[in-house]
Amino acid sequence: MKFVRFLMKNSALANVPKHIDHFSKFSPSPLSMKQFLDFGSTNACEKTSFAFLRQELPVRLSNIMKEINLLPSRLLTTPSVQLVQSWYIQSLMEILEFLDKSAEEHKVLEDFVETLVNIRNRHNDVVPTMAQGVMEYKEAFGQDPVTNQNIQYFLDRFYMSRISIRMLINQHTLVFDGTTNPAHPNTIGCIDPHCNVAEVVRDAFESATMLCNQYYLTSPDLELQELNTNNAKQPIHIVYVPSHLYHILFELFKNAMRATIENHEASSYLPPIQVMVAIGGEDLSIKMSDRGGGVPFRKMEKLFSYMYSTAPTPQIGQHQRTPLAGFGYGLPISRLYAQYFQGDLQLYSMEGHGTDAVIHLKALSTDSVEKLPVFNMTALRHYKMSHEADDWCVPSKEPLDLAFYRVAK
Ligand code: W6P
Repeated sequence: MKFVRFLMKNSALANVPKHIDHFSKFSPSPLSMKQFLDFGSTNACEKTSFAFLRQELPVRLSNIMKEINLLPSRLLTTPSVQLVQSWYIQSLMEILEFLDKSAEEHKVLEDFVETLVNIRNRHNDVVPTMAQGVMEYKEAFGQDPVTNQNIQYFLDRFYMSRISIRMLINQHTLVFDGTTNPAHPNTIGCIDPHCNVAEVVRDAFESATMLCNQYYLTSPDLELQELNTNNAKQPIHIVYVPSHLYHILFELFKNAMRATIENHEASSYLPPIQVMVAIGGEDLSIKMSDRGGGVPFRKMEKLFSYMYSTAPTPQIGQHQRTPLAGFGYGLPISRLYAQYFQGDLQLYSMEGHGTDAVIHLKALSTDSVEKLPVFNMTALRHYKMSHEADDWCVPSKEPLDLAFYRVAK
């Protein structure tokens, strides 16, 4: 019996490349906020959601698995990336099991939810595990601009895919577990149709303040201003995923607080962190300004780089960096959360003064549609691109040897 199971398991494994080829031929279907809310509305149908997900999840998984397979073998063969890849294969196989099952059977729907919860847990540590892979690569082969660019391209797409898959899983498991969240009775899954932006700003500020006080024994204040051009004096709200917004703001506050404190060590005054929330006909923007001395322009891109911001994790007994340190994947992943529903996150810094971080979100739920990577010829070209010499000169730091140009007399 054990042997039969072993054989079955391996034939399933052997067929995985065929399934990936099949499902990666479909483009992922981006959902709008409205479609997410419809799945969670009163006439929500678990059978419909089940039927959608057993097709869409394999499509999204297979699209990104195609790209994993195109990674340079020096990265693909690291133990960390191999482990992540095995999780994707396992999860794909588990969902495929449901393709020939009936949506009419209660037990099938129940098993499906359980499978999704298992998959979500299996993939919990994908981000630190991939970071480990990047570190292993860096230690073995060093870092250069071309590799940095390639890793950036892949990880942005890979993490965006992951955010979207977890969103689908969260919505299905939360909406169809039959209970409402007592703390947030009006949310539909993890979407709040009336997400109060200033409230999330204050929540994120409070959490960052606690961390900051723990390590620096002080923290800057918050000055929060709302500008509702649509409806003055009304609090600003949008249809959004509060946990995503919180994640972004918490990360930005940690950076702003650390910069503020480290830039004012000599004085007893800490300038407050100013946040402006503004909404217009199209955009909802949140600007966070610190007076933390800023970052030189040359280093701005590095703040979002997976390769340059992957620091070795401190070993036990080693001097512990403060958790407010800007290292890790906080900023690039925060930007992906902002971009996921067609927004963005941008940093503007003035060295010597401070930094503005601006989150742009869509004000209208009709504009909030998932932004998803698709595996196609364009993506393939990115991975197959041969890197030729740059078409801009490299500035030389050596003084020009004018003797070379001297005309013979
Ligand atoms: C800084 C660096 C930074 C990154 C992100 C947000 C705010 C800040 N402030 O100095």
